Amino acid sequence: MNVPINYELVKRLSAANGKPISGQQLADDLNISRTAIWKHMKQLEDEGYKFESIRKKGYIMISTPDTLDPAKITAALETEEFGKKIIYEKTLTSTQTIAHQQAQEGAPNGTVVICEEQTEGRGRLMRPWKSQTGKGISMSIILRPDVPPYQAPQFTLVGAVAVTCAIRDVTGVRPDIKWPNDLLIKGLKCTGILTEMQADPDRVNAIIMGIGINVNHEYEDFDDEIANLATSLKMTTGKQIDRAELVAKILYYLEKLSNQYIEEGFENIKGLWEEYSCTIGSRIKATTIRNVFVGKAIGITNDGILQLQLDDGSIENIYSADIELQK
Ligand code: BTX
Repeated sequence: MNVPINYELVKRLSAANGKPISGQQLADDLNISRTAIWKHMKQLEDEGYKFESIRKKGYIMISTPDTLDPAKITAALETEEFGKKIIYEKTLTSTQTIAHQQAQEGAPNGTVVICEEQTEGRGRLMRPWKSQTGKGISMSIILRPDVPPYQAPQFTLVGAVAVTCAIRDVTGVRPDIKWPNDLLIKGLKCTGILTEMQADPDRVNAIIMGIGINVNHEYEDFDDEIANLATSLKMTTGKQIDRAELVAKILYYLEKLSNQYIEEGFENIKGLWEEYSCTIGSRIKATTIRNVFVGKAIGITNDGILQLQLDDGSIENIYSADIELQK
């Protein structure tokens, strides 16, 4: 895949860490003229990048825009495959919908669909997922593991562990995982993960993993419906978070952990999931489509199914439910 010149420029100038790189050096490295370099830098300036030009020494990158520009994400990537193709738009209906279309058209493993604003973001059971323009992360990743469909639900748990590790690395705060797909900080939701699949009866064609994160939201950015159940990384840390850096870190962990799951099985992921979970060991209320169960969550199975010990001592396997932690 040909990497656009703008991506290469941002990558080289951010790796230089404040040291100037000459126009000639950049032109030689990228095999284009100095005039072409200058034109690309102008384009980047229009997108919000700031450069300083030091006479006889070259260019320094002073600051980058607060966007999810693929050039910025790419400059921070540490992956083999994930994030090598990024589809980025300011506004999309839902990154899930676009990623489904892309998957059907053959987009490769690790393709990312990402935007600054979703107009029809959705969660499970078609519930709405709300986002604030330019403040959060709304992205869908296409995974193409060679696994049978029954192994697909575990990828939700792989995703939850990957996003937890990435948030911990970038912000220093480690969220708790609430089975199966929420990440909470002090009991408030900062992330939702929605895993969908395209499959033949015996093989998965694509897993579409949608990740929504409240990153730089302030309290006022949440409407009345979710204000008392949502939080953001900025509200927790008091710091503005670089969203592109966080995306790159999520892709790093997602690639690493999904490969680990495929090659070595679920055991290690299960261990990490249980370690980060606030569900296991807690008394919970699980509302399934047909029933309500109350009991102690004692673990997950190798298939990612939640096991609940009811008050009469019997064990109930929970495949899909809404969970409330009980006091
Ligand atoms: P969920 O069904 O577990 O959560 C949806 C519920 O969460 C809503 O009913 C509402 O109560 C609450 N909620 C809505 N928005 C927020 C928010 N910003 N913060 C906290 N709570 C909220 C969770 O589903 C899965 C969400 C996946 C979202 C991603 S974004 C990228 C991709 N594209 C897309 O359309 N969906 C996914």
